[in-house]
Amino acid sequence: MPLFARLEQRIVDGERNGLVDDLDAALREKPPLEIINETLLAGMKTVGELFGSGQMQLPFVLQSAEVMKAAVAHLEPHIEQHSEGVRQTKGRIVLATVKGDVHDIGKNLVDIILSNNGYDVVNLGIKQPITTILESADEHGADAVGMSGLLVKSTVIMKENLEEMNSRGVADRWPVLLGGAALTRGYVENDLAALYQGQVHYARDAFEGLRLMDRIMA
Ligand code: B1M
Repeated sequence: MPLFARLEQRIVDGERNGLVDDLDAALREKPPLEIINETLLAGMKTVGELFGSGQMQLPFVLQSAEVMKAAVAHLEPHIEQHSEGVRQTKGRIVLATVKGDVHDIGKNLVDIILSNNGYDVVNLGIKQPITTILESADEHGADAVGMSGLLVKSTVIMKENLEEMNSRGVADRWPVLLGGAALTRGYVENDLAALYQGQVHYARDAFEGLRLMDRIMA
């Protein structure tokens, strides 16, 4: 099987043996972000489809996710840093997967892209209640708050989180960046924007997250 097809299949099969050798070979042909976006994410998409149609059981999804994480971790040091010379931060964001949700591959990609483009990222991890997110944003003097979630339930949690930020009177303090597979642009830009008293933005992927942060900080 050709190299990139094999790498994609490794994600689907959750196969770690030979992963590093294949990644190193891939790095000689393409930049790391291209490998992540074109090859590894295609594998995760197939995993999602197989799981959604009942053809793959959860433990195997977890195995695929672990291989995906290992692959991204191996590629990350090779991603070009876009922050010039003496590192000057473009801004700081507190990032978390919302309460009740364990999905973190997308959030961690957002962390990598923002960190490699001059932002300070405080990554709180998974299943984070809004109280913790806001305490951290306050403690770190964050310029924005980012929430990720992949479950349909998480879209409801995000709405509750924004309502909580309204009622605490901190909406004008922190623009909010939202992302994750269960969200739609319409839901964020119409429904959530109508209720949140500050700025709320939808990012389809990590690169849109970067563009939005650049706009927020401009
Ligand atoms: Co689960 N899972 N999962 N899962 N899982 C989904 C989300 C699901 C759609 C699968 C399916 O049914 N087809 C489904 C949700 C259905 C729903 O809610 N309607 C589902 C389910 C049901 C579950 C469980 C409930 C299963 C169970 O226990 N019976 C359970 C939930 C546990 C919980 O959260 N409490 C569960 C568990 C798991 C694993 C642990 C096995 C594993 C996660 C491992 C991990 O993350 N460490 C897992 C996985 C891997 C998936 C799928 C297959 C792949 C997710 C992924 O990593 N995609 C997923 C299927 C799918 O999404 N179609 C599925 C790759 C990743 C890069 O994409 O995170 O969307 P994503 O990130 C993108 C963008 O969305 C965006 O940028 C990234 C790309 O650049 N983005 C942001 C994301 N966050 C952002 C934040 C931003 C900006 C952009 O700014 C802040």
